[in-house]
Amino acid sequence: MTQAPALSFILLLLLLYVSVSFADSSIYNPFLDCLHKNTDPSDNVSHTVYAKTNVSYTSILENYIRNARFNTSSTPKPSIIVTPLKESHVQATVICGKSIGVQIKIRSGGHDYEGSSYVSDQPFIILDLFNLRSISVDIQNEIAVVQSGATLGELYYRIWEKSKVHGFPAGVCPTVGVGGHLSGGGYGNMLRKYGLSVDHIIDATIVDVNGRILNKESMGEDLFWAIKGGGGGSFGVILSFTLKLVRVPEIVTVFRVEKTLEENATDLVVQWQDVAPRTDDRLFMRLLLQPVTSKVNKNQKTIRASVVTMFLGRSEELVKLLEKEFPVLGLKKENCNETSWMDAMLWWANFDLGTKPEVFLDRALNSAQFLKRKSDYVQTPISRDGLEWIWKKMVEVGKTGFVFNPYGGRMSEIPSDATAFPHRAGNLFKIQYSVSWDEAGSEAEKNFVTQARRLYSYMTAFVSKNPRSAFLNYRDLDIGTNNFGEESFEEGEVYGRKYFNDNFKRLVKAKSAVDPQNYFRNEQSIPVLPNKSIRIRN
Ligand SMILES: Cc1cc2nc3c(=O)[nH]c(=O)nc-3n(C[C@H](O)[C@H](O)[C@H](O)COP(=O)(O)OP(=O)(O)OC[C@H]3O[C@@H](n4cnc5c(N)ncnc54)[C@H](O)[C@@H]3O)c2cc1C
Ligand SMILES: *[C@@H]1O[C@H](CO)[C@@H](O)[C@H](O)[C@H]1NC(C)=O
Ligand SMILES: *[C@@H]1O[C@H](CO)[C@@H](O)[C@H](O)[C@H]1NC(C)=O
Ligand SMILES: *[C@@H]1O[C@H](CO)[C@@H](O)[C@H](O)[C@H]1NC(C)=O
Ligand SMILES: *[C@@H]1O[C@H](CO)[C@@H](O)[C@H](O)[C@H]1NC(C)=O
Ligand SMILES: *[C@@H]1O[C@H](CO)[C@@H](O)[C@H](O)[C@H]1NC(C)=O
Ligand SMILES: CC(=O)N[C@H]1CO[C@H](CO)[C@@H](O)[C@@H]1O
Repeated sequence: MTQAPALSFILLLLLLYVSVSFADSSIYNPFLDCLHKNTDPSDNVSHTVYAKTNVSYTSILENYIRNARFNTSSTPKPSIIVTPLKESHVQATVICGKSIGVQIKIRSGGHDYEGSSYVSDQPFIILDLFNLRSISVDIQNEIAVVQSGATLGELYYRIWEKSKVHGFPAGVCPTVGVGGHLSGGGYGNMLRKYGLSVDHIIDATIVDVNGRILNKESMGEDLFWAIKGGGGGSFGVILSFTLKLVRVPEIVTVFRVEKTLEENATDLVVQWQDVAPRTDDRLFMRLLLQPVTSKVNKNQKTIRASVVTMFLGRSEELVKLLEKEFPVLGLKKENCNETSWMDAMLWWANFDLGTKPEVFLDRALNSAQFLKRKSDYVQTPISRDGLEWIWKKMVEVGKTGFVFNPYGGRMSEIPSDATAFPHRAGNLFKIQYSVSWDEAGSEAEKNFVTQARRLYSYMTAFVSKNPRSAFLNYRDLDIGTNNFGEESFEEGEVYGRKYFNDNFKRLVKAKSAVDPQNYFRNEQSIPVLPNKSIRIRN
């Protein structure tokens, strides 16, 4: 390089640096001024705001990054991170973000698979809710009020402190945040007995685009319906949910049984498809399918099928039931562990039985693997031939595994339009495509993401069609995005129909009523009605 181009290159870098910092301070100063005007002076609201230049900015940002793919130097970073201590801080953040025309990204637990709570391709502010995590449990009335920034582990722990015979039907991973999980549908190992988390939400509070706090009464039926499965991020900032707790027996049973293809795993999967979605509601048998090295021939790959179970009852009854319904499994009493509901939740979260429940209070800050997830719904059983073909494709593709989550039971009884979550009767099971890796870098990322996409394409013939449905909480930008443009309705309809089927229409109605200017938006938010129809409505 000659000196002149080198110099101009340095100047260019400098210019870039100055303009980036300028962009950030041109957001920071007016935003902070506005926050001061909209909060009580004694609040010290500026203490909740982290500028890019603050020494703690990076750790605050990284604490709730849960997918290492979005933790690189080229990942777009927020201009500011706001960490409200009070609900009034959230109100002010919405008012001020809107008034300076900068997008806010709402983060509760940060588990979004595509990083949608902390990444954007436009200048943005993160509204990080980790300080708003109070939980109050009222056992007499079987109710809990939980703020969005709480984790599922904290919720389970606070229930367990007060009662050994109550629980809540939600996810398995204890660090998942209440805000994203519940608004996105939320399911776990009591799905077949109690349905989804959203089926037990009896009230909620949300900050709307005008900075008002609304509850079930004041937000209206459409919006209350929408935030039960339609995702929070399109409508406002959910502050809290009021939940109806469910009863759990004092003793439940868990087991894990594994078989490879050499051990007749195919027979097992054939029978599982028949039994798991139809058996006793108290029984949830998750099926994991993974390519592994064969024990018989070390140069060969096989598929390992693992049945991981929660039964809301005793082992004797379970063994009898499965001897009859699922003989291929060959379940024996020795395979089962009888334990409390809390211990079962710990075991499901990969802790050994007997681990102290306090581990559910550990937020495991700033730790993440590289992940890609996708989802599908299966409505007719996959034939033996189909399965055998799929095993070949899994081995060919490499590392991507499946998690089959059986539906049926309570899920089939709740109408598909009772909440915004539509995937109810008629679905045998949901598939999660799952690949995780530890190697940094774009080459590894490309390899693993491509694998998952290939497997997804191989599965086309076996899964739901028109639309090919997907689960919002397993966010997957491959199924369509909008580009934040004005004319995003048609783009929004593509992923919207997949996530919400026929409920999409009512979601658009709720969105258009509560946020007609589309301030609350992300790559897969609910679009507003095109301008034409808004004019007609006015
Ligand atoms: C390890 C792991 C295990 C998982 N296990 C399960 C499981 O067992 N069952 C299941 O159903 N799902 C599971 N998920 C998926 C999980 O439920 C979703 O990713 C969920 O959205 C995470 O919620 P969050 O608050 O942690 O996420 P965030 O990333 O904080 O938020 C997710 C989305 O919701 C929006 N949002 C968050 N908080 C609010 C709020 N207060 N108001 C409005 N919008 C908000 C965000 O902007 C973002 O768009 C799992 C995910 C991971 C990474
Ligand atoms: C606000 O900040 C001032 C000055 O730093 C301090 O004296 C005061 O105690 C703070 N108030 C609160 C509520 O934190
Ligand atoms: C960083 O920001 C926090 C939150 O506003 C503040 O308390 C802290 O003093 C800031 N640190 C520095 C070095 O400015
Ligand atoms: C697999 O099935 C075959 C045929 O039913 C049977 O003979 C064999 O014992 C089974 N193998 C195992 C490991 O269960
Ligand atoms: C993010 O990357 C930094 C190194 O750049 C690392 O220290 C940190 O642990 C990572 N955090 C997550 C959540 O991946
Ligand atoms: C929709 O309305 C907004 C202003 O309300 C305007 O900026 C935009 O251009 C309109 N878009 C279309 C497609 O008409
Ligand atoms: C039947 C039974 O009790 N199985 C296991 C339950 O869990 C404990 C602790 O992990 C094991 O030691 C038992 O073998």
